[in-house]
Amino acid sequence: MIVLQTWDTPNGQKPAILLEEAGAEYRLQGVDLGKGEQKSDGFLALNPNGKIPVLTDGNLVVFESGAILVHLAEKFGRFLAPAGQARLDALAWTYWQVGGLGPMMGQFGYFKMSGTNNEEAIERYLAESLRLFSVLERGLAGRPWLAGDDYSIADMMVFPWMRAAITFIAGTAGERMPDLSATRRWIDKIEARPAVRTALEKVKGLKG
Ligand SMILES: N[C@@H](CCC(=O)N[C@@H](CS)C(=O)NCC(=O)O)C(=O)O
Repeated sequence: MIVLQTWDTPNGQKPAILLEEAGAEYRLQGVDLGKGEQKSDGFLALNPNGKIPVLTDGNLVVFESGAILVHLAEKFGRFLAPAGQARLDALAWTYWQVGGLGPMMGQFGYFKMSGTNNEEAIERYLAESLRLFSVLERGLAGRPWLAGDDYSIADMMVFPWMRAAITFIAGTAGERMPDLSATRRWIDKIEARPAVRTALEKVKGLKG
């Protein structure tokens, strides 16, 4: 039995999207970040990093959303090419998201909401987020999906962050927002997928 421990955040939505796309049988278990449940002893035994998401699959345990999506893609034999350029591109965008887009947007959000008015930090993380948006726009130019012709784990990794970015960062960035026309078309295409809509609804439902 697959159990996904998660919460309604961009990182927490990714594995649910893959599970729904694959038509998998799984159980969702909410980890209330507001109550600090991700720091409980039971949760830390599964993920020493104390962050959602975590997936258990029988007696296997995997944390870090990128590792979870690779595990599920390989288990179901879908959404990650077995070899070649498409596989490398899917993995490269996956690492790009966990190492770049997520942390930069996360730090921007932290300083923007912290009330400390640290203008240098806000500008630093805003500028880097906007640069990464342009990188993504270039990556999507002339190709339907991030890894080429096929929808893959890379799209599932980046989509929840960009969906949030468009509304959250645009307010501060104003006219500095780069052209994101290919990105916006790609977001709309993913958002229209029934499995994605179901996954987002189910994860949202964890908050009650
Ligand atoms: N690189 C990790 C990031 C996970 C992460 O940052 N999770 C956040 C929610 S989006 C979290 O659990 N935050 C609570 C905390 O840091 O205590 C992944 O991709 O799984």
